[in-house]
Amino acid sequence: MAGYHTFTTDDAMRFADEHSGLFGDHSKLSCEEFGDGNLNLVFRVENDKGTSLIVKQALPYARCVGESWPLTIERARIEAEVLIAHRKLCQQHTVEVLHYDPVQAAILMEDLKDYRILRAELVAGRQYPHLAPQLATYLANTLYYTSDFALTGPNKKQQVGRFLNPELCLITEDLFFTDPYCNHERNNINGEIRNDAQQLWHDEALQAEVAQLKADFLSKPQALLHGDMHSGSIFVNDDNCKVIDAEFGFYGPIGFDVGSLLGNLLLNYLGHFGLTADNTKREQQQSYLLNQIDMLWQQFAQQFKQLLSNECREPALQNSLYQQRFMQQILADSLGYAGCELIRRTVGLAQVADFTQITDTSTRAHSERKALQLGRELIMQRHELSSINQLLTLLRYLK
Ligand code: SR1
Ligand code: MG
Repeated sequence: MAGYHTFTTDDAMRFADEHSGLFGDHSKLSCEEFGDGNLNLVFRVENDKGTSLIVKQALPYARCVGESWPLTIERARIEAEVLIAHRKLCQQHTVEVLHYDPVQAAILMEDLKDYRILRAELVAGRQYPHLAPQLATYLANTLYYTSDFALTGPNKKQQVGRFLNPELCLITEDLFFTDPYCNHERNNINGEIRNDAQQLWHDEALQAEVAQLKADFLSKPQALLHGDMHSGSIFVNDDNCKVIDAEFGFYGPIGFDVGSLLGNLLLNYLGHFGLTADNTKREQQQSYLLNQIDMLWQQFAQQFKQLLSNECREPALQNSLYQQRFMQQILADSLGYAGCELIRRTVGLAQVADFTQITDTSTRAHSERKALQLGRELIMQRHELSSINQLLTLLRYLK
């Protein structure tokens, strides 16, 4: 931490000016801090001609909790390096990092000001047909080309070492896999679903499956994950979407990234029972979401399989029966992690606007109960669900 200090808006302006040729000598700069995420400071630096860049600085603690939750600023290196690595593999859909400063734990990056945060768009009931195909491409490319299918032995191990991210992984290990299944003080439970939440604390069969998913998260370095693929980590506009915020990145199970995204689309689907009163509008939005969920898995699987058949560099892994089993396992993992995401966003610390914007607590409880029920089914049945269609069928039978 030697030399580190928390940026003021003046520091952020100076940093952006020093490390980009974008502003020119006579630019008048202005700056605002607008971060509303859980962890960092985020500044927008803009000149009088409207050119702008983003400065993101890691704080030495979790912003959403305060200094009582210290956190490594090393996460800024992980974020910069994951984004740079992912952008090499999928330029179109990864935000551009222009500079990274290890002392100030600060990243200078492009400003996606023509884009909006996906979560807010989905909550508002807006539809982007290109979302699933583009995110399927992002996931297939970033996950395939950082896996053992593409990287040979020593290089892959070096990469695994470079992206060890113990402190941020521990947050996920706790918030995703532990807290929701016990009476943890960090949990945040709507009083109306307290009984439903309590059932999670005594459900040994469910806890055994969550233990398996957690064990895999701890010990399956399949590919360089984004690590926090929720709809707040995605920017979207009418033509394109771009992924940001990769500070939770590490080498982990492929299904974790795919499942986190599926889980967030499902949260939005369930949220619309409370967010959208008009039946026709709600049905249209939910049918859009189901279609996107279907397309996301189908197109991800199709692109990943194609890469497996055409570009696998490891001879033993070229076996087609093995590759089929591998894809089936990725689907099961993805469904399991999607289930965990549904549960932890409903009763855990880090909740999402898809539910919190439902102001009436009973209406909200209706969506939340469905999320707990669906989450459980996905986790318990993940090995039996052999296609994404079966997930869609499960949704129809939710109480
Ligand atoms: C204390 S961090 C809480 C959550 O925010 C991040 O975006 C991750 O999803 C994490 O679980
Ligand atoms: Mg984030």
